[in-house]
Amino acid sequence: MSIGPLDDETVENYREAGQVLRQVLDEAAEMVEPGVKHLEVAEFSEERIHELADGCAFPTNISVNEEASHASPGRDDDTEFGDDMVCLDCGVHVDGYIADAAVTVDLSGNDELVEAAEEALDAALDAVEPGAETGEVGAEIEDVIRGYGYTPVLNLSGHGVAQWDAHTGPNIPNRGTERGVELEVGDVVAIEPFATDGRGKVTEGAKEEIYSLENDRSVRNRSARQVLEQVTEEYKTLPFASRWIDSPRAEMAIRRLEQQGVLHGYPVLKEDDGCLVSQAEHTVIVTEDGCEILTE
Ligand SMILES: [Co+2]
Repeated sequence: MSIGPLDDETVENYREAGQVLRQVLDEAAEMVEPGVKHLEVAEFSEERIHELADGCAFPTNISVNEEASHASPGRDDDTEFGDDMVCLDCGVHVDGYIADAAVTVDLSGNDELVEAAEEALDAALDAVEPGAETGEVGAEIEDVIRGYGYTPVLNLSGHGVAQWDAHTGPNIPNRGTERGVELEVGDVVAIEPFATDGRGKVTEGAKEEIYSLENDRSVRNRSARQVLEQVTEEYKTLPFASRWIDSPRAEMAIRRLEQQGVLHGYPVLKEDDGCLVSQAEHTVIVTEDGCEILTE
């Protein structure tokens, strides 16, 4: 059945992406244990997504402890899980239509921080309906997290998704705000509260493993050109990991393309005070009487 401006086929694609994502995220979460490599979980989840759907909407993000987002293992990364707070954030696409969801696996003994993000997500989902303002949804998130004595990460927010676009409007803040827009039937949004025991601000770290095409223009360097070909063919405008590029000189070529403004890099985002961050996320379609959770 069509929903607002979305036709049947589009809705079905979103639903399929959501179901695959739920399954893969659950399987990946089961693997997270001390001594297991980040890379093993990232590669497992990405391969499963390729088996079950059209592809990844972005590389599996594995953000631990003070990392909030955009962390993904590098090509030969042998980092293992310890007693960490682990946020797993995966994306699936079916014909470019995207589902985005995250869970936190806590190996650090701070379950309440995880609960705070999960309960905030539930409260936000209850508030989603046509005409609801994004700032009101944010207020629900903020209330729940502060009720636990924690702080939402204030400079990260949920976002709309669209075909081949993992990050578009409307923005769903993780705090109450007067500025906002009204949600409409057919909006597809990823809502993602982050909770922290720090002050609630993230900044960019030095590490960078995730990129996307910013500006498709011709480049002269041969290895850079090969990288660009793979990106435009396989990932289009969706984010990709440097380890996905099959070229012996991938890292150098990527750096060159980033300097030229052809690629955009996403540095790892870390909580300013080095405090723990938890995350919960679902993608939903706004319907006449509330929302349909695609990733449940
Ligand atoms: Co996500």
